[in-house]
Amino acid sequence: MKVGIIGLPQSGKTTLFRALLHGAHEGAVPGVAGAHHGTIAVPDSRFDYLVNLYHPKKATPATVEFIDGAAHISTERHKPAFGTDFFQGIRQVDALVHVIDAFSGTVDPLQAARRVDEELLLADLMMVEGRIERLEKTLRARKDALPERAEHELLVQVKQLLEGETPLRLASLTPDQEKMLRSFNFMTLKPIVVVANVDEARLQSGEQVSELEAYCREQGERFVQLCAEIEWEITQLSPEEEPEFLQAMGIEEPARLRVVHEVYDALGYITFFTFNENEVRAWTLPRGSTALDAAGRIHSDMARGFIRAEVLSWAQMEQYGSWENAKHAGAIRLEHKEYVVQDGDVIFVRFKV
Ligand SMILES: Nc1nc2c(ncn2[C@@H]2O[C@H](COP(=O)(O)OP(=O)(O)OP(=O)(O)O)[C@@H](O)[C@H]2O)c(=O)[nH]1
Ligand SMILES: [Mg+2]
Repeated sequence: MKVGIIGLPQSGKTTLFRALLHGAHEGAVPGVAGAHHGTIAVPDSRFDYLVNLYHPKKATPATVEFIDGAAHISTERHKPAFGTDFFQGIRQVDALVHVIDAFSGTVDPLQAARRVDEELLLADLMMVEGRIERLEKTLRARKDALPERAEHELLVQVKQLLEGETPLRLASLTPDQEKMLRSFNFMTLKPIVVVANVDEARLQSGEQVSELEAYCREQGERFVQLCAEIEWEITQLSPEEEPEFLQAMGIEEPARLRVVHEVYDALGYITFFTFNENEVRAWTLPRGSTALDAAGRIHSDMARGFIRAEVLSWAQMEQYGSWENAKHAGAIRLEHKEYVVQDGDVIFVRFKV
């Protein structure tokens, strides 16, 4: 899963990026000037439980890749702030984290949010207009081009929404429509987590940037309030120092974890687990995926030769303590291809090649 960090200049993007990485390696993004990326393990206590239980040779958590600096806003006087290539580096991401300066007092957070959202709308609008134009050319030449006609019809609706300043994530699209739009990588269709980057005083008083939060909810955006600098400082602490510092700051859990969870949740992703003596592994799937999809994630052979999936729900894993105990109790289910995987399922695929 890829997440692009965006926001106006000097809003704290890189500070948050470094906090999110928590010391993980960062590297340059090939082909995108000034962009950096890094990958972290998704914190998950269920995964930790399985690793402690089975002591596998290898533990492979679910991961998130963050990309910083790919959407560069120019501050040069004679250049447009948002160039035409503004979104190129983050077209392919699954979700956006939008960092807003709510610490310096020099920026109106609500206005900053609107400004960037407007650009996202415009980027999509330009995309739609270009495609509509090309489709109309085709349709003039060939009136019987049915798929093109259907696409044209949908894009005209999409254009109307965008012109009315409705982000596409608020449009109630059918699964078919969503599929048709997927290849466009529309920016306003991507889930967004807005991060209000507040100063230390605001963090400690707990006072909310409530106007901004209300706006975000209206736009179908997630909202997290944190202080990027403090989040970064937390990552510099030893494991012994961390709880003490969090308590002193009145922070329950580091907000970088909340950002990750919000992204996961906004994407509608679920996690399932597999294990054997070699490896415990967490896998990510879109909600609604089937046992066959899960098998395909693990290995294409497993999907091809799928027989049944042995499934243990996480609630039952907790109840019985281990797969083996659950097996003795007859709690392991045999599921068909069409079974809809639930968050936390532990799965063992039976297949033949
Ligand atoms: N007081 C305070 N300063 C912050 C906070 N977050 C970032 N800063 C400061 O703001 C400045 C910009 O931070 P960066 O993280 O580099 O911001 P950026 O969005 O990556 O900036 P560009 O990449 O240049 O657009 C730095 O001097 C940071 O120390 C914060 O939470 N509180
Ligand atoms: Mg930066």
